[in-house]
Amino acid sequence: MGMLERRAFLGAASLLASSLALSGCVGGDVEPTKTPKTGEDTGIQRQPIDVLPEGGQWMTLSCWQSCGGRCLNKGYVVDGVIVRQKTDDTHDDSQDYPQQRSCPRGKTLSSTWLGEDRIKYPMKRKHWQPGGVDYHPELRGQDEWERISWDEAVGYVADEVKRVFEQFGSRSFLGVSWDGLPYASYLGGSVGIMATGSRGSARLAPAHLGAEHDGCDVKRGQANDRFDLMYNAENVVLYSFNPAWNAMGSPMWHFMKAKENGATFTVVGPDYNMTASMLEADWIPVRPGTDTAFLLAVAYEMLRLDEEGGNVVDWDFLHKYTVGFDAESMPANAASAENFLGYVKGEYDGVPKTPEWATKICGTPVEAITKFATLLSKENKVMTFNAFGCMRHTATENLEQLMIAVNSMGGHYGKPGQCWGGYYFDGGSDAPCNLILTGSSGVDEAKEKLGIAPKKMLGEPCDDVVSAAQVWDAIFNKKYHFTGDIRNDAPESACEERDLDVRFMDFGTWSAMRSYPDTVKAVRALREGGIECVVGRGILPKLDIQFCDIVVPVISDLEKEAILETGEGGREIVYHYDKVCDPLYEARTNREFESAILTALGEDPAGMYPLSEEQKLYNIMAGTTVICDDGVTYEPLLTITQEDIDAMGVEGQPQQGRITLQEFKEKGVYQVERKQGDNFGFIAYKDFVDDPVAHPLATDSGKFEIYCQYKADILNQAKLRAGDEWKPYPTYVTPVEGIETTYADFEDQVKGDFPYLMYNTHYPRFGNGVYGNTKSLGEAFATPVFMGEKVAKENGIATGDTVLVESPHGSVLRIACVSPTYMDDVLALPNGGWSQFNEEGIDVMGGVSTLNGTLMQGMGCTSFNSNNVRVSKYAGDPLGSDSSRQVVLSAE
Ligand SMILES: Nc1nc2c(c(=O)[nH]1)N[C@H]1C(S)=C(S)[C@@H](COP(=O)(O)OP(=O)(O)OC[C@H]3O[C@@H](n4cnc5c(=O)[nH]c(N)nc54)[C@H](O)[C@@H]3O)O[C@H]1N2
Ligand SMILES: Nc1nc2c(c(=O)[nH]1)N[C@H]1C(S)=C(S)[C@@H](COP(=O)(O)OP(=O)(O)OC[C@H]3O[C@@H](n4cnc5c(=O)[nH]c(N)nc54)[C@H](O)[C@@H]3O)O[C@H]1N2
Ligand SMILES: [Mo]
Repeated sequence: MGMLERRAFLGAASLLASSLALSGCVGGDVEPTKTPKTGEDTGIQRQPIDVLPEGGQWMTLSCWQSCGGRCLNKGYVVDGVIVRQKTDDTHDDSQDYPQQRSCPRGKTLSSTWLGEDRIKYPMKRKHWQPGGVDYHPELRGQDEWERISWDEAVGYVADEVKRVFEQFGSRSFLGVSWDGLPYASYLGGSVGIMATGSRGSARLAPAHLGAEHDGCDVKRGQANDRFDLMYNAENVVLYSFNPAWNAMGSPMWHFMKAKENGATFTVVGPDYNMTASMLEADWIPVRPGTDTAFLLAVAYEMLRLDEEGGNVVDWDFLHKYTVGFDAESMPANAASAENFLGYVKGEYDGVPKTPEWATKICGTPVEAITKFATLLSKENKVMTFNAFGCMRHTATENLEQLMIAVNSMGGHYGKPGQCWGGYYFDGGSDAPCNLILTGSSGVDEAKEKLGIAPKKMLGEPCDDVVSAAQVWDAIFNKKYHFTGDIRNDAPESACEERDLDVRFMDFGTWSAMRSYPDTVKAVRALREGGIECVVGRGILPKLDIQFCDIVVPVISDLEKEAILETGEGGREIVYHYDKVCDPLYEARTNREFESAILTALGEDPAGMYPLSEEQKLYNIMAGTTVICDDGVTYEPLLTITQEDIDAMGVEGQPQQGRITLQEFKEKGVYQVERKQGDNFGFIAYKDFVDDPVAHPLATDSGKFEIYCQYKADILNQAKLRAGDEWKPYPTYVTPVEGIETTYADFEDQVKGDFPYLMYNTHYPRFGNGVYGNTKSLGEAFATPVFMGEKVAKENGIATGDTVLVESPHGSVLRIACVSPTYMDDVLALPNGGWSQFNEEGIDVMGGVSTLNGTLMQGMGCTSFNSNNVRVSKYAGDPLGSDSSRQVVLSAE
């Protein structure tokens, strides 16, 4: 593919346009303004784009906001202001050694992070008073703000922390954060949250199933290297997978290359998505949340076809590399003689899992199920990639294991052009063996050396952890169902109903009101749940911040120097990010905030932060290694001189590496140059398949566990929903909300009050919640609700109509986009809008979690894609542009 073609498809705007043009959904939600020519009288002084103002320099902008793109984004900065942007021009672009080009969202970094909607100074909610008596929670989200000083803010928080810890203990302290709340655990612990997040039910016991290998994270390392895709793929399955929208940068280009080299594509899911359209894929339609039924029928058909003609099921693979498929291959620890084969044939429940059985649930035509089973035959070379939209559902806890079972039936593991793996984003391939490994920050060692223990514990540590699926309900009802963090380990305490009495809440860095299900319940929990103090650190006025009592302004990533660490990016790249400007307004770092709280409480923050930020950064950079040509050994990446060390003001030894620190900083990137036949490729599970004895999996049996006693035990003891029975092998479990509940009578197929299924699509206008307040993106991209033609027809809806979408849990307004690319009875709502509720309680910004319920089942997987909805033409005023509803919080 030539340069021009690559450019054409890399523009997300053009991606959007290409498949939705037919349905008339193209363009933003406001009239595009005419671009003024230089010299035209617009009142704005513009300079020709190719002339750079004097006195500036190109800097590398941190661009990793919640999308997986990890692209190189450069800003021309004059006096701390980004006046131009460009992307990767550090080397010539080629398929093997691609530039890391950024997308339209990346082009808004300046207005997103350094714009007028920044939180500028600490604020207190006017009617909140400390002490837990006069705090008027009912006014959260609608009160006025008072500007306060940093000292006042820290004082309020420290006093409230102390009061709550002393009066109620650590069980009354709820911390919401990616990485826990350092100060809370330092002071004696807090109630934690267990979120299944991106990967949904695939988070369940991956090591026990065999879904983790080679020290890889869940599913990472199950997919082969991008070179294998480009040059060896024959049949590629895109399973719940849409990199054209969800993986900016190069990943789509590699799929296009595979197509050029003759691969054919099949997409499995509820819509014929953008990726499918670009790759001219075959479509196997499957309703949201029904993949377990679909794949059980696929297994049934593979067995039938094998019995009829042979050569479909790879029995040798099943018996050598898996346990629990049939009576011949039961694991030693099996508590029953039941196995997967018997279940599929209906021997235990009298229901053979035929295509006719499945189609009622998954909506896939019987012939399409047979077609997919034929494709997976051991005779074919098949490479399947899946993302996790199909697993962000309730009752999908058997899906990961079922994918392993079905792919093992075809023997598609450990060979070129064959795999079934996840998460093909993050800069291309996603194997665990990163070609660049960043060093350790040295914080843990320093803590140990320093030996400063907390002087006093304010509370007894607790083992409470609430799943994100139930957190708002738990606060509101003051009780929850304890399961521990069952993602990886069985809890030490019994799973049980527990009381919960949250008095203090710190929103940390997550955006919980948006990214956990049930925003409507979140609002009620914060207003009626008895929380006496809610604290937030805000860059932007996201929903959580709007519901706080005390807000402090924190810096964005553009206001600090940093490096992209291993695990945060792709395997071929490492970035150095510049500090573009000093902290804006009164913004400080999270570290400064937490240190100030500890100091106010009489603790020494050095115990928590033993190293300076500069020293940490230096340690990470100095310890960074890069792979050598042999593909095995690693050598230091950076040459660092004594002058460099002195300039950073850190302790260290000069060292010799591949490039100088100065070059790394100037370019902002180091990328391993790849070419065909290099030693950096990766075939997932190859060592295991080559020699299963020498390289067993981390499971109890050392093999893939199609019968996994651990999985069944852990789900059955969690008992989140009475009546569910979890078997050691994958079975169909009816979801608490899913296709069945769209019917008043499922048996007789009589539709109910909420007759449609809706899922949330990750979408080019957003990177989760990050760009929700960015005006220019709101203008460039419409954020409609997508729906199939049948839904539109049944409700008299046309593209462009303002529609009301209601679920049993909440309602939103959106503009409809009707498209034949969605299955009958299916709607999709883009994920990322910041909820805003009007007087009627309708969310006019279309926040996804407004329609999610508190649904508890299985491991407590969040129910993002399990919405039952109805839709109607809205009788009120048309919705108008989202960008007219930008939020700015101020005390003035
Ligand atoms: N532009 C952009 N890119 C992003 C993000 C973003 O917000 N914006 N977010 C990033 C993050 S954090 C993540 S986790 C990933 C998410 O990446 P994905 O999980 O891939 O994203 P989704 O859009 O949720 O789902 C992808 C496709 O799965 C299909 N699908 C949905 N539900 C089901 C189902 O039940 N069964 C089947 N078989 N198919 C289904 C649909 O065709 C959908 O288009 O994207 C990352 N990239
Ligand atoms: N209903 C529904 N819910 C979903 C999903 C869905 O599809 N539907 N998708 C789920 C998925 S896949 C994911 S990954 C999660 C993502 O959920 P979250 O991780 O909560 O993502 P964001 O909403 O983007 O919120 C991150 C916030 O952190 C802030 N932030 C970023 N960097 C920093 C920093 O350095 N310091 C501080 N203080 N703040 C920072 C940003 O301003 C932003 O407001 O959402 C999940 N929630
Ligand atoms: Mo995610």
